[in-house]
Amino acid sequence: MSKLYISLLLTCAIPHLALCQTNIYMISAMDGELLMENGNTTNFWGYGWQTQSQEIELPAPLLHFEEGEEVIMHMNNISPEAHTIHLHGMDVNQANDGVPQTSFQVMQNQSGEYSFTATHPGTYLYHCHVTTTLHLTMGMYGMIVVDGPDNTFYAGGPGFNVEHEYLFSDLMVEVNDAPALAYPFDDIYPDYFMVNGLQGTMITDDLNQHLSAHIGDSVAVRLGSMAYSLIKVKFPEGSNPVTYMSDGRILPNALTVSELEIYPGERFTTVFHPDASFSGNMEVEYYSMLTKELIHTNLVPLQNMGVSVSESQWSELLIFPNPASDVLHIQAPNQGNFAIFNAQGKWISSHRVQAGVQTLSVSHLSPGIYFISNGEGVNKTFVKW
Ligand SMILES: [Cu+2]
Repeated sequence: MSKLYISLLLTCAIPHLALCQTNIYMISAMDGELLMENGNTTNFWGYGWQTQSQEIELPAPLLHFEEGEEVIMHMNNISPEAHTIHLHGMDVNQANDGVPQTSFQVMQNQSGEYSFTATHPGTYLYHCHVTTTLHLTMGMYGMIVVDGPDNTFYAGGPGFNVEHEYLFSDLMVEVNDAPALAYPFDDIYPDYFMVNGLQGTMITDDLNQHLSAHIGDSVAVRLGSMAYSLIKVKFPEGSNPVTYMSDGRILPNALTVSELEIYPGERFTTVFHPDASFSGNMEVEYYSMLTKELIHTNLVPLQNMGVSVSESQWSELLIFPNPASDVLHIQAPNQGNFAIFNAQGKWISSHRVQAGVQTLSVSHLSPGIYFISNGEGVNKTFVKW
């Protein structure tokens, strides 16, 4: 999904200034045709960019905004029914929240505008809130990312140099084949299970969906669920995941768990620190919300790209003294992120440095050989004694 990133800074060169405003133009429509893994197609409704082709996507386009950006989302509803955009989890006022009873609906063949400021960096969702169960299962949802400054999750927070987004969802083929008026939540029994709109071999065959990273990268992994199922994500071996945020807010204590349960509408923001054992798949399990039975598993393959050998601007990075006993001084030409690995390639810790000399305590490390990687091919070796 990260390859589908589309810059939305259409009218705003300096998004942190209150003067600028970003306008984005979208459509809602009900004429989507979803190709499924078995080669059949079913119907979907959704959102897309306002372009000549007027095509909708499942999931809807991934939206990136910058923290503090003022956004106006224009929605042109070219379908025969009313729709809204509910900005799920975002701090918008009631008038722009997209819940029909408390804000407004965009009627058929009309346009509407949602105005808001992206106040809090994090991972969010958007979806239609008209006859919600039906319009959700029909496919009217997407992910929103509010970026923190300089490739961090939030000011002063963890940084990353690679980013992947995964939106989990499902549908009941019988409903999408012949959508009727409305369903209670517990009348939907999903039987088609998706990661970024794809199931099974469609994911494993699509390199864009693979979780590709070098050893030493800091990989932002943004997870969100629009499924009717309970999702359980099992992180791959050697990924050393640290989960910093949930539902668009910073967790009081970062989680170092190897699996996460994601209920409908929830989001998590995690960093992987791939080490030499980074391999296999990220497993995505779908459980019935009613019986807690495991119904389906999708696999997101890893693309272990090894240790990058290209040189970068960090070639001027200096570390001293070497060998080190208590502290290591790091002289960096610019700010950035790096991680420490042991001789076996096992991730030890990640750090953010500013330009200039800074001191890092290494007294807790066992004697041995370590290397520092910035994820872009700079690997400096040091000895701890
Ligand atoms: Cu709708």
